[in-house]
Parts: sequence; C-alpha cells; structure tokens
Amino acid sequence: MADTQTRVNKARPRTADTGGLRVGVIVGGLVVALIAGFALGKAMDSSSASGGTPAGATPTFNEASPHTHAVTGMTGSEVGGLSINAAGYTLVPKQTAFKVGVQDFRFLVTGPDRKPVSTFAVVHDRPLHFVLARRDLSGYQHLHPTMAPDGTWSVQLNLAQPGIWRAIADFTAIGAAGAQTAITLGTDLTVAGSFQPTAVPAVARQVAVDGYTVAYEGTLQIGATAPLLFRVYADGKPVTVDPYLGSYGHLVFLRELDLAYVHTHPETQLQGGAVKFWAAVPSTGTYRMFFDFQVSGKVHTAAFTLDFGN
Ligand SMILES: [Cu+2]
Repeated sequence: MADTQTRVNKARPRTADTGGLRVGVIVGGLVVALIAGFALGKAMDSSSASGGTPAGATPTFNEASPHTHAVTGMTGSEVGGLSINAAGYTLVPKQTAFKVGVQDFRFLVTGPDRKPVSTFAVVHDRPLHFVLARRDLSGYQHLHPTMAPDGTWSVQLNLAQPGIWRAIADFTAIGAAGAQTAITLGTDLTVAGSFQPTAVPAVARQVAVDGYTVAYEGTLQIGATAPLLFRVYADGKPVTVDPYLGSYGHLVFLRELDLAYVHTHPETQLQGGAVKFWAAVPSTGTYRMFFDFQVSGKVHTAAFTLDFGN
C-alpha cells in the first residue's frame, strides 16, 4: 500500500479543461466513470510503482483533480493534503501559532520559481478551496479565501478550540505552457490552550444538521468507486437542494490519524432528487465524510463517520 500511496499522491499535469471536453465528458459521463473506475481498480491493485499514469488509466481520474471530478461526476480514492509541497508548489503560511477565536490566516502559494503564484484556475467557482479541521476531526470548515494582487491569501478561521488544526488548500495551478495541475497542500496550525480531544461520533447513515436530516445510501469500498446517494429532509419531507459552487454538493473525506483529504463532486443531475456521487475510500481506517449542500441560499454541512476497520 505504501508504494501505491506514494505513487497516487503525485499530482499529475493535465491539459486545460475546455468547454468541448466538458460537453463530451458529460455526454459520456457514465461510460467514462465505468472505464475510469476499472482503471483505478487496476491501479490500486497493482503492487508495482511505475511513477506515472498507468497504461489505460485516465489522468483525469486523479483525486487531486476536483474540477475533473465535477465534470465527470465521479471520484477516485487518491489522497491529498498531506504535504506542504507538491509538483513544485509550496504552501507558505504567514503564521501558524494562534489563540482560540476567530482570526485571520494569511498564506502564499509559491510556484516552481519560488515566487508567489497569483493566477489560479477557477474550479467550482473559486480559485482556491480551503478546508480546516482540528486533528481530532472536529470543527470542520470549508472556506474560500480571498487573494490580494500579490498572491497573499487571507481567510477568517474559527479556531474555536485549542489543539492542532489542519489547514488544506485545494487549487489548480496553471503552468507556463497553460497546463493545469490540481494540487492539494496542507499545513498544521497550533491553537494554544488545554487540548481536550473529542472522539469522533458513532458511525451513522443519517445525521441532523441545522434542522435538516441528511441520509445517504450506497456502500463505500476501499479503492473502487461506488455510488453514494444523499437525500435531505425537513420535517420528514424531501428537500430539493440547490446548486452550490457549480454542483449539487461537495463531498470531502478526512482520514483519522493523518487527515488525508479526498474531495469529490457529484453527477451533474439529481437522481430522483438525490445527489449522486461516485466515491471511494483509499484505505482501511476511520473517516469523517462531510457533505456540503445548499438549501434556500444557505450552505450546510452534514458530517458522517465511516469505519473501514484496520
Ligand atoms: Cu470550496
């Protein structure tokens, strides 16, 4: 597994997404999902570390490629967010020590030339997606920092509890030749104070959030994509979710112990009122799965615990 993890963690360059590609992929979405799922299964099963895209696998089936997932309505099981550096890009926090409370966090992304990057591809309506969670998986936030012209990003973080928090920046860099590379970088932030770890909630298929009940169907598997259907209810009646940042929902998995990050997007159409993802988990272990959805202009996050043993 170590070889596979090392190999799949590499962000691979991919070609710029075009409108033509988008249309083509949507038309062939299910076929692509099936082919790519098969290719991923083969890649995950393989014990040889080739260091490149396996023959027959599509480079768009890369967990570091959230834009691609949105287009195809599927996901891989590759993880990101474990390193401050990938593919020549480095996350440079301006400050990592904080007190409890809401505070401004500033950071840069530097490129292969070591200079701050100030041009990013817009993916899901934003040039950069930012996820924050304490290392015990409590306090999850999905935020969208703003960038100054010099490339300095700033975002207000609600660091409500002492402890070590994980900050994950998910973006798509534009290389010199216009090639786009999806990258997810992470850093720890410390919040001073007496740390009281919180146990993750029990495994559940249905949770309550902000007056809604959110339930999912489907059985996740390790290393092979499977369909997951999310439904939202209010007072026992189904609620239709609105598109949010270019899709009907966003699904983030964080793995307990290392906070490995997987970000997936659903199919472009609701399926019988449900938000349908193709998702996989990368390994055994315990995960928190965060489903962002929007109803009546407000974004909510339903969080589920998943247990895949050891
Ligand atoms: Cu986002």
